Amino acid sequence: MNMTNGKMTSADLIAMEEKHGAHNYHPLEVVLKRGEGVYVWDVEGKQYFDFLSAYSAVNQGHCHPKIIAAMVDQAKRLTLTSRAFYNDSLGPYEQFMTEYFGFDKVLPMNTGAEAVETAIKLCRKWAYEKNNIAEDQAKIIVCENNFHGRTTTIVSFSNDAVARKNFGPFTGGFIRIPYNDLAALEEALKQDNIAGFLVEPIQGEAGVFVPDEDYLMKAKALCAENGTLFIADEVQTGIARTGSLLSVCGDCSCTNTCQKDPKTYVQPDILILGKALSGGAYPVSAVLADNAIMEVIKPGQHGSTFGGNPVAAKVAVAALEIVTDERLAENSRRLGQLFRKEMNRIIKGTDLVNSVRGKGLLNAILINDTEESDTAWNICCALKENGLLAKPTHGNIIRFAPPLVMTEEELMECVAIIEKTISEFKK
Ligand code: IF1
Repeated sequence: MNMTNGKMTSADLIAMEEKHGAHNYHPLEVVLKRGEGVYVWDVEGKQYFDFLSAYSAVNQGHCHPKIIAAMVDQAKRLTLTSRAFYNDSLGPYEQFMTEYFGFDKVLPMNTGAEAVETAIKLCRKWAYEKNNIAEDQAKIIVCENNFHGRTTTIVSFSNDAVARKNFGPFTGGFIRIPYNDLAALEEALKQDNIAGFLVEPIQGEAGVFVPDEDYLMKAKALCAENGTLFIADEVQTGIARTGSLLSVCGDCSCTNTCQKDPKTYVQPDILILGKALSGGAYPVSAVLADNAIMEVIKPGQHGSTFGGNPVAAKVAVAALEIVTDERLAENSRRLGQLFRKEMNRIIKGTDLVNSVRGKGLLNAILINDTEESDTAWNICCALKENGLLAKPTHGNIIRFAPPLVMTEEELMECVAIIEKTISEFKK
């Protein structure tokens, strides 16, 4: 092990993970040691712009002082009671969350996948107990190329062969339709026993696919007409990432707090949150719904050891207060428009990039090469050398998602790095 002045090098640490860790990821070869705001530093001290934000978990910027202070303060006092007992953090957190997002109740969980699983169980139970669907017959409509997590049930309704291979047998009760296709949804809703429609307001992992302007509003209306629950997975698109508090808010005119502008807001029957709900400091997820749905869950029917723990409660309140106080949705919308304008300017001068798409500060560029090529990967390696960290989603698509606290000057520095990298890149 080569130790430079007694410290482990990036190479040492990569070798350590290779030897002792499961190989369930293929990270970019950078070993990070510190993060602050929009910056991260590697073990050798090199500084980078973080243009992935841990897949939209670090919307508030790395190690936001307000979040860290809330976490440390609570961690010194009481970290976990389980739900066997009450504690002095959960009630205030639940009141804060239900008022902040405008729902009657919240069911606190930890990871995004746990929250998606919770939403699936809630939808099914509501269908059997409130919507006269025969037990074990409920079906939930999902979209082609969805990404909702990696549990066995969730990959049961994925069409990603890599995510599914040799993980069967799979959970039944799901129907897959094309994304952004209202006719397909209308047709599927005609089937018997349809309990819910689970959808990402923007398909992140699939490659940042933004649906038609009226897709979500009309999809919700079709669900309402058919007594089917509209379930929005905002784990990646929520918490101001796409230029409004939630992606289902659309291009609202709300400033600061969500006013549920009826002209643009699509109220989910079940809302799923995660990732930036904690600003990336701690696993915090949540499922929100009104009483008519949430009341089907009775004591002992669902939960988790850490769900709604005191540290999670305090961290999430701090993380959401930052979204409001620092007007992150407005910043995301404004800088996203600037970013796409700059990317389109760069695209005009190169044949390496075909297009840019996205909403707010969730964007992606389409590289002019095949899905199977490693061009997107190699561009990300070159971006890394130039001080910006990003990673391809699928094959030839690179996702760009910086923390929402970024300033215009910092964004323009990142644009300059991307422009330099593209202009110098040799396939
Ligand atoms: C990894 C992808 C993104 C999500 C949506 C639920 C979850 C996710 C819309 C589950 C999680 C993460 C998983 C993470 C990488 C990242 C990801 F590349 F995997 F697909 F963002 F696009 N719903 N997405 O995006 O939340 O259980 O992970 O907390 O698995 O490496 P989780």
